[in-house]
Amino acid sequence: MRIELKVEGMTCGGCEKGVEGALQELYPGSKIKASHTGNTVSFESDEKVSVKQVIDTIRNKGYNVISWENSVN
Ligand SMILES: [Cu+2]
Repeated sequence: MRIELKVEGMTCGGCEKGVEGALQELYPGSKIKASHTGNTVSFESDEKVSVKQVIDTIRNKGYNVISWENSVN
């Protein structure tokens, strides 16, 4: 499963690491890339994940999830 999110509020590499770390903890086998310059978070996992949980985790870190697209592959 892949989720591409538009996220506002990340301002530096520390923000990126914070988001990536929180998602990694939740889904240890997943691949995550956060970009504060692109305002994006890319999430990819072989297991089935809860899109809502991914969004809530990012929001709980204090960032604003504007939109997202997910696809099962
Ligand atoms: Cu930061």
